[in-house]
Amino acid sequence: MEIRNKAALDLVDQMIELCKPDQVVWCDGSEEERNKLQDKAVETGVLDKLNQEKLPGCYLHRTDPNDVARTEKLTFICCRRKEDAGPTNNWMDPQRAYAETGANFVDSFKGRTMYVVPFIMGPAGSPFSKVGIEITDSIYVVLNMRIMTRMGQIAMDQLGEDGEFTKCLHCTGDLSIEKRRILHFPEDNTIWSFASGYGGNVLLGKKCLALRIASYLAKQEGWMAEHMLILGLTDSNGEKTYIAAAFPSACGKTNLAMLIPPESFPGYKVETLGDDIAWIRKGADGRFYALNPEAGFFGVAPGTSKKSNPNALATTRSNTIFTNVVKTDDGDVWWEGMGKDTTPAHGIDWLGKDWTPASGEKGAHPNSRFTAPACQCPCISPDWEKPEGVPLSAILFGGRRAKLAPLVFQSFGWNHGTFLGATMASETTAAATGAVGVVRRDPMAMIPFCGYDMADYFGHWIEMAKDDPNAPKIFHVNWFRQDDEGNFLWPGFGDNLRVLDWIVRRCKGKAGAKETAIGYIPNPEDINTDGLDISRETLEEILSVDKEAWKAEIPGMEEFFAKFGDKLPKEIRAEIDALKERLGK
Ligand code: GTP
Ligand code: SPV
Ligand code: MN
Repeated sequence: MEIRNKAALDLVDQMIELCKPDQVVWCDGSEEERNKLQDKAVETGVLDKLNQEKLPGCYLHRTDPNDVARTEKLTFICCRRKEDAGPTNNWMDPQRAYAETGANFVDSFKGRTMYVVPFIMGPAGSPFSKVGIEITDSIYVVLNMRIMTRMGQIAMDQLGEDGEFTKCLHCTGDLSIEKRRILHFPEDNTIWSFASGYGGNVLLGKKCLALRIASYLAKQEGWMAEHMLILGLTDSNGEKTYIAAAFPSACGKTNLAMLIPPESFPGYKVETLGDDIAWIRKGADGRFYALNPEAGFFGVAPGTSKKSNPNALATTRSNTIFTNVVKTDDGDVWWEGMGKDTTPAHGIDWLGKDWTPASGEKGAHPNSRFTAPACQCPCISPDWEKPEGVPLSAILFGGRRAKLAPLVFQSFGWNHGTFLGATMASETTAAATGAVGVVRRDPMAMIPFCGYDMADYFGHWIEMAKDDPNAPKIFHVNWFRQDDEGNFLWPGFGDNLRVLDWIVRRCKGKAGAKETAIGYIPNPEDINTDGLDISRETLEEILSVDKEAWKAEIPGMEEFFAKFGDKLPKEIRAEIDALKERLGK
């Protein structure tokens, strides 16, 4: 491998000194290297080979039972001044973080191989792209990074002699929760991860670099790093509209990005550009261009079925690493919600134990995942690797709200849209450790991922589109409204196209709406319900605004904003005052 970057060589030397590996391997990203690592992973029990006739190139991995999701409590922003991390982040003094976790890294690679993984977030040569180098003791990490990023020699070539890169260090350690730390040093462009082997904690290009570090860089450099899918929607006239959407973890980004239109929408097509992260910049024409910095999908397995998301299922039939799903007796995979008639009579569950459906236990962990190359997705957009990204017409915010939030509404403008993002709330999911189903404020779906003070982040949003006629229109959606028995009121999935269709027509000034206290809401007849079995009553219910219930939301919003004190942008304060005014005293 050709390595010309002196800083990269120096970093590896320093880390060898600290961690004392038995050997060091620079990963070039070749097919040969992949085969070698896969074989070694199978030999050492890290990966289980699946049925290669049914699932060529597919493997299964099981994490430690105490290491199945992101650990937000153990995730820190380590900047010099506590106030720069803001009230929603865990903060640790960088000196203390380096000293404490540095002590754990001492000799931590003894008896192990140090893999050096250069990677690019974004396509090679794109002005959006950023390079990172992850040093890890885990073959699972190397093989996942190979799917999720542009990895190997290609990244060293992009780096050249003096390019800058994010320094990422990971050690699996003993997986003890006491020592587990996910540390971000934005001022040093550095990430340290210790004692975890779970995706979001260890695939350091993803949430750690592409959101936490990138959001910090984006604020300084005048762009945006967001927890958003990107899709292209072609309508029956052949016109294409690009949309980005921010939903919290396990709230439907992958599903929306790969949506298949209902049969009653002939000529409509959704193409996927990204399912989790969008980097957004203003182009020379003043429009907002979005690019997916990842090269693969690290998607939620449970609930993925032929019915709900056939595109995701098809993407994962080769060259995919499954984590914490069921292995069936013929070497295939299974998870809850894979659909009717798919349940095996017997399998090995995510804990590695014999499992039958009669056991009453879940076979796959609720946060079990697949890592699959984006290029294998049947509906991948031909534009997904465009170095300049794609121009956005709309940005959607949404979450899981059993009550209150209507199916869809449009903001009055950019500042009001930013306010909708800033007041997002959603029920927690299995994507992070902790209670599930509790409503929490999750602005822009970034509460676990913003690398600096969120008050400044809101200010950055406002700043990005000041008086800008080219700014995308902002909408709020909620696929998760429930009746009193807990049944979903909206069919969701493919039928979400009906909402996207209204959004696209709104962007073109061609769809009706009524003005309400919270924004523009479609009248029931503005949503195309051809071929949909939904009662007028239900539709009216999910398109209604309960003023009293919205008034009752205000104290929660105020309480959340109070955390930011004087730093909260005056534009956000003005929006909450305007909302109160519209709702009436
Ligand atoms: P992360 O990868 O954690 O960021 O998640 P994500 O936002 O990509 O979520 P994903 O699309 O994987 O969906 C998570 C869960 O929500 C799955 O179990 C889906 O079946 C479910 N889901 C997605 N879309 C809908 C919908 O429109 N309606 C309902 N009821 N459930 C949905
Ligand atoms: C999420 O939790 O939002 C994910 C999975 O996309 S992870 O990479 O673990 O963050
Ligand atoms: Mn995510």
